[in-house]
This record gives sequence, structure tokens and C-alpha cells, in this order.
Amino acid sequence: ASLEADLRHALQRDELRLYYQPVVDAAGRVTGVEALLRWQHPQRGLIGPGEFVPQAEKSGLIVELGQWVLEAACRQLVRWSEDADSARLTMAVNVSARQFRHAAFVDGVLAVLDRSGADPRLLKLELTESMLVAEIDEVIAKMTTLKAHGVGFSLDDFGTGYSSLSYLKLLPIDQLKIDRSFVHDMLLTRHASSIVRSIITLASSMDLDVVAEGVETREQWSALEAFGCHAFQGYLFGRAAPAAELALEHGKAV
Ligand code: G
Ligand code: G
Ligand code: MN
Ligand code: NA
Repeated sequence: ASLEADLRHALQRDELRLYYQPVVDAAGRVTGVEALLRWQHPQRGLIGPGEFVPQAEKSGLIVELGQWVLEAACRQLVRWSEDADSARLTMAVNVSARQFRHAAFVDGVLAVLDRSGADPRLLKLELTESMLVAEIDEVIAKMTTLKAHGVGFSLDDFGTGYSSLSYLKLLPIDQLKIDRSFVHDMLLTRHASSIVRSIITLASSMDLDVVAEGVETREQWSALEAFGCHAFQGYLFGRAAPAAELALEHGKAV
């Protein structure tokens, strides 16, 4: 069967899974997670999003798939809210371009929040720069409606796209996520190091939070900290894992 047909069945057969990667503060305490989609394929085993999200974008199935991700993420938020140790954890959810542009996107997010009872202030939607440049008025309108309900927005993979600073100013963004390619190179090249420093300075001057992605070493962690970054994600702190395997006590040091 084609991947497309398989993926459609995956939704019906409940083969999709959310894995969660921790986001930590300066002390290495978990403050939230990013939800990362996986497909538990009956024959092929665990499949990463790189192998099926682009295809789902092309076919339009991403709309349904993205809605499933939001549902599952919000249900998990509610489960965590029932335990004092995990009650304030934030949940970042990746949103694809086609999903965001869909006319029913805002209503879909609000419906999931309503049905699940999840706290909208704990939900952060990750958008990428490239999806925000076209039809900017509509983009701003959608973001503004969701923000009015408390939902936050991050710009994912920041620095790799095309966004101009004037767009950045127009968009009601809360957070920039420094792309992991810059973090990877920041102690190897001055070029990457100055890009990282510039993003942190930019975020600070625009009153945006900043998260460094792909932190793999203590040296990167310290350098980022010295530049003024106080939120981190990466293998140093933990890989994405099913909820049951995460050590998520709020305040637990790495
Ligand atoms: O988990 P992994 O590191 O393999 O993720 C690879 C890419 O897939 C990342 O760029 C991530 O943004 C994307 N991705 C992961 N989960 C989702 C999801 O639920 N929806 C969308 N649209 N993209 C996702
Ligand atoms: O594009 P996005 O940030 O949504 O994708 C997250 C991706 O980054 C996932 O595929 C995840 O597995 C990967 N990732 C997370 N932490 C690290 C890390 O420390 N190093 C590397 N190389 N990849 C990471
Ligand atoms: Mn992301
Ligand atoms: Na990213």
C-alpha cells in the first residue's frame, strides 16, 4: 500500500504516538516539553516525522494529523495538570504551514482546548518563518485570536528562514527557538557564534523569550548561558520519549 493510504489507516488504527522532549531552565529543571510525532508502524517499527510529515503536507492529510496531535497533546497537558509536580509544564506543538493556513485552524485549536479542558496558557504553537510571510494580515488575525485565548507562539528553527525583522515586529510572537545548526557550530565557528549571540540579543530587545535547540554539551550550555539564553532543549537534557518514560517532576535538576 502507498504511504498515503497507510498513513490514513494509521490515524484510524491509532498507530500515531507523541514523544516529548524536555525544555529546561538555567538550572537544568524541566519547565516544559515539545511534542514530537512518531508513527508506530506495525511492520516497519517506529517512524520519525521526517518520513511522513512532508507527504502528509502534500496530500492535505496533515490537517487531520495535526488535529490529532493537538488533541493528544492537550489530553497529556490535562493528565499532567492533575499532579502538582507536573502541573505547570508547558507543551510546545509543531504546526505545519498547510495546517496553519487551513480555514478551520483557529476553530480547531479552540475546540480541542474546550473539549480537553487544557489550560491555553500552557500551550505553545511552533510556527516556522517561511509560513508567516504570505498573507500576513490573515496570519496576524489568526495568531491574535488564539493569543486572546492565552495560547502562545514560538518561531521554530529561527535563523534558517527568510523572515525580515519588520515581519518579526508585526507578528504577535512570544518566543524564538534558535535552530540547532547554529548551536551545533557555535563553539566551532565565529560566524555561528555571532549568529547565536545576535538572536539572543534580538530576542531580548524585542522582549521575546529565547530557547536554544540541539544543546548536546555542557560547553554549549555554558556559552549560551553567558550570552543571556536561559532556556534549553537538546540531548544533553533528554531525548524525546513517551510520557510514561519522562522524569518530569517540575524542579527536578538534570
Ligand atoms: O522528532 P524529530 O526530531 O525527528 O522531528 C523532525 C521534524 O519533524 C522537526 O522539524 C519537527 O518540527 C517535525 N515534527 C515533529 N512533530 C511534528 C508534528 O506533530 N507536526 C508537524 N507538523 N511537524 C512535526
Ligand atoms: O525542527 P524541530 O525543532 O521541531 O525538531 C526537533 C528535532 O530536533 C527532533 O527531530 C529532535 O529529535 C531533534 N533534536 C532534539 N534535540 C537534539 C539534539 O540535541 N541534537 C540533535 N542533533 N538533534 C536534536
Ligand atoms: Mn519544533
Ligand atoms: Na526547531
